[in-house]
Amino acid sequence: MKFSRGLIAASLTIGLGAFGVTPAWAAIDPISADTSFNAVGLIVKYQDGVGALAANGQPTAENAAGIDLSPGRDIGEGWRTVSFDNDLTAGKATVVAQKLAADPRVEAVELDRRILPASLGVKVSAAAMAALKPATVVRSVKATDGWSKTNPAAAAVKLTWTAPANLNGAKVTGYRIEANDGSGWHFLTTSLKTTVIANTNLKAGVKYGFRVAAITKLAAAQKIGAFSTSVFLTPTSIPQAPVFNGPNTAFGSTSPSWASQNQAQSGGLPILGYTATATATGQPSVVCNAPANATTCAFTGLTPNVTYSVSLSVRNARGAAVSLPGVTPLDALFKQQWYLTSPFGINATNAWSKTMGSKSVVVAVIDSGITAHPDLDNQVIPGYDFVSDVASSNDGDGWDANNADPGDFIAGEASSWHGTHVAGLVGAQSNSIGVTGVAPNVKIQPIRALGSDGGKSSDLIAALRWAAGIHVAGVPDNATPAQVVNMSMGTDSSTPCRLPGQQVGATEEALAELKTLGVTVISAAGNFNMPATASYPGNCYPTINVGATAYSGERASYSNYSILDSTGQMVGVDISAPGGDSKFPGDAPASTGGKIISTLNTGKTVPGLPDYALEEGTSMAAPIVAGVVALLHTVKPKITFEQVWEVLSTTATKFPAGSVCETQNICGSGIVNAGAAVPAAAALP
Ligand SMILES: [Ca+2]
Ligand SMILES: [Ca+2]
Ligand SMILES: [Ca+2]
Repeated sequence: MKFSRGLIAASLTIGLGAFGVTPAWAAIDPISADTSFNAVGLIVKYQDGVGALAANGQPTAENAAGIDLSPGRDIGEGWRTVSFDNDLTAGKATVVAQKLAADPRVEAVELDRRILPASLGVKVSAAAMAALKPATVVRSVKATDGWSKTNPAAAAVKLTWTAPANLNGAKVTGYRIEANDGSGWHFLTTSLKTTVIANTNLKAGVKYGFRVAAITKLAAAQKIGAFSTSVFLTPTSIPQAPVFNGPNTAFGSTSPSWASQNQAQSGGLPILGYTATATATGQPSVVCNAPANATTCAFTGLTPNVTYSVSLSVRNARGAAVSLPGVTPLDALFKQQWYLTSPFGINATNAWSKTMGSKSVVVAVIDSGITAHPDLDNQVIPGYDFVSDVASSNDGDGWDANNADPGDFIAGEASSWHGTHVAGLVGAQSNSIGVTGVAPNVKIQPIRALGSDGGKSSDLIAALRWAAGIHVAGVPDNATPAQVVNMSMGTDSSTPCRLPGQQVGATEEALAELKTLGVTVISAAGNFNMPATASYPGNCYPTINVGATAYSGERASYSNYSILDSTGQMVGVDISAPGGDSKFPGDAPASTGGKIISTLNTGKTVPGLPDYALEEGTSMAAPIVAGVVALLHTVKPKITFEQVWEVLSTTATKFPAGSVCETQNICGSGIVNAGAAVPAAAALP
């Protein structure tokens, strides 16, 4: 029997690692007051010499406590899982755990919790497919260049068409528009009317085919009709921002050089020329012009012994584009990745002028697994699958070496491909396609611990140990241990990391081992607009627990937050990073709706085709920080957990004046600033 998922509203006062706190639920009837189901069992540490099961006839610690438990697996350092017959509410599980903890044969007990991915991915109900005949073909499709002065950098197409002649008794609910750049048909956009201007996911200078189909609906059934014949167009725009050659050449050079632009980069139009401008405080600007075919120019008249900043402008008939500071990647969706460069983004381009990461740095992504994707395939190294619950695993078995994400669909709910989105934020390849990760030159190690029904603490603990190269019983050791681990997950109900009264906890002990090994663990603070101290595993020490901000730099409306602990400290969220907020998109590019774009998959159940999609959540904020930490490990390979925290917290961007993050101090030290953190780490002794 499963209870429906719900949020415990009980007000708990549990600080990080607090001792002797009485849980609020001890005073209430756990069955009637607690409607969550977030414990699948317990994780028990026995005293030395005590086995998990007693010999014949001997009462075990479990049955002495009146619990019918079955022995589970060894997850390291004497901790062993024991499972309940059914999931229990946090309140009931805690009562059971405390009974067991009182047995002298038991050293410590922790709840084996149900953990969920910490993104707000909308699960789509599968529509009942009644007998509906699709509409006939859409007619008279025409394509023209949809370029507009108000959005000059966007390649756009304007499409018009005539509705199908026969709807087969159904109503048109919209039109599906697809584009083909030579690699196959891909979804472009939908439209309610018979005309649309599409200006996202298109590249200037690329010849596209476009086709349109009517979507019709009858009762609950919905069908996509026949596609129109293809029409072709090569959209144009202003050029992409030009890119200087080599690392950090945007600064201090008297003869800057740059990469020539191809047809797509030049906006699909001939380049008319370049202008480089050198500026310095208190000095007149110096300009050099270069013709369309040049890739360098020389400044004359610079003042000696002055450091100039150099920017480069390139123009075509549509207009001009100026280089961004530092390194600017050429990935097609880079302009949608506002969180990398916006005023309250992470200042990634200035970090990249120092490093985009090293292939010797490994970031373990403990999540739902991974799918094949052209922006990830070259980035990923082997991981493992620690989803022990066969029903939840969707791959037919428990722990196994294949970390592929088979889809976390359950009846009526689509697969989330959560691990694929998170992995792309850390390290999607910087190439000409799709997105770029924060640390595109590091390696990603996907480790599976979340299945269709979430994950379990015990699997997470095993995954943490394995990620760091620690031996886990029954599993081949990790040949390429990680320096950084990301956990984008949390509980949807209040659960302290360590059970009140316990001197040690299974999760904290594993995290402490990782810290000793120099591994930095990043966690998501959770998305329930509640104290982050209540969301496991982000409330465990030591991790860097990340809250989410909106485009504006304000706390994302869903993000968990810090609260005052008994010693007068604000605890819960350590630091923030953009996680997006679709309720408050601010000045984020309209095509993003204020959310965070990354790699995904089109499959509704099992994997389909590689894709890109927008998500929001502390699940997105955490891997952005994990990517920054991977850059710190690149410039300072022996950096410690404390040094990482020192660098991130002292270089963070201040929250906007007047925001609740600033006035109430509930979002941690600031917003992670990669461009400031990387040089600070490089300068460490
Ligand atoms: Ca499996
Ligand atoms: Ca598997
Ligand atoms: Ca890319």
